[in-house]
Amino acid sequence: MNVKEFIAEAYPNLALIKYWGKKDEELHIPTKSSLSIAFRIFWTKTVLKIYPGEGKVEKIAINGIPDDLKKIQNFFDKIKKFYPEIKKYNYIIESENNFPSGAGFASSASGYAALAKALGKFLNLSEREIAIIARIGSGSATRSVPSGDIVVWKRGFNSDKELSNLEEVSKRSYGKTLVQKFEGISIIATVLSNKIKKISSREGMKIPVSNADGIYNAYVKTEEKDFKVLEKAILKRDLETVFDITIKSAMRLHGIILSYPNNGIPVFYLYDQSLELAEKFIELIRKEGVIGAYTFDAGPNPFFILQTKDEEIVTSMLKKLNVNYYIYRL
Ligand code: 2P0
Repeated sequence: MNVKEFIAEAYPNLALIKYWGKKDEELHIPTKSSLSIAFRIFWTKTVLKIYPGEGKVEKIAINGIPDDLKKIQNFFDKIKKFYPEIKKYNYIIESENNFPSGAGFASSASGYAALAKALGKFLNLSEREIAIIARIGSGSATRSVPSGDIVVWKRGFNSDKELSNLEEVSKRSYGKTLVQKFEGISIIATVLSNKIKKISSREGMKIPVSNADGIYNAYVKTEEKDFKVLEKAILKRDLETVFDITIKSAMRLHGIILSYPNNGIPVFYLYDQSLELAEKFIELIRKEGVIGAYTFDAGPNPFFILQTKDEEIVTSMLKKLNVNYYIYRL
């Protein structure tokens, strides 16, 4: 059998302005722009094996364990429409993650980004096309394709224009590097809880969108404004503004999540401990006269972002509190 192999790797990313909601469920076109910082201590490496066939994924394994074949076949079926070449082969996907199990880190962004990059090698695609493919796998994977430290994923259409040409809009909504190197910054990822979340991000973000009223619309509008301010602040390396907007975007995300119960049932990802630790962090850095931000994803673990020179102030507190953490230095 004539088997060809394409190998690629990708890393997770941490959003400073969050993605929460889709304008289009099929192609994962976001309702708002988002911006992330690279988080390269964890990685996914993917080997894509191809041989003549009819567009079928025959096997997928992550760290040697078979994964959801139906989900990945669905992804291949979606991208076939854009790249018919895919129909001529069958596929075996072998992925490896170095993520600590149970530490609450999502591997879907790096997973789909690595797979999209491997497909990009096979199909000879540009970074932009690869980011579009990754996005069709998982929205946040868009931001794990470009190589830069700071990546933006624009929503790809103006708020005053309706979605008229899906393909055009889809192609305009891709991730790109804003800043290649953003040195001197540390990200501390804490591990407070490794409980599996009750509701996935994919399901969770459908709730405000399908019930969108004034609150969600105001959220999108406010965040879009702050996205522009954040872009400028990053380019000027105005860290005070960067940290201020990072905190606001994280808390707005969780405010929005709480604002839309799921058929009466509260939806939430944060625990008392999550907010208490964020509060302690702010009290500590204020006392020490340094600047920084906390953020949360769709989970209970706070991430702290600050200048590497100030890192120890926070790590000594975490040690005292017996909180485990991982550090990535940009
Ligand atoms: C983000 N999250 O910007 C936000 C903040 C979680 C909280 O992107 O349905 O797994 O695959 O597009 O990418 C997680 O959402 O959702 C996410 P899909 P995804 O990082």
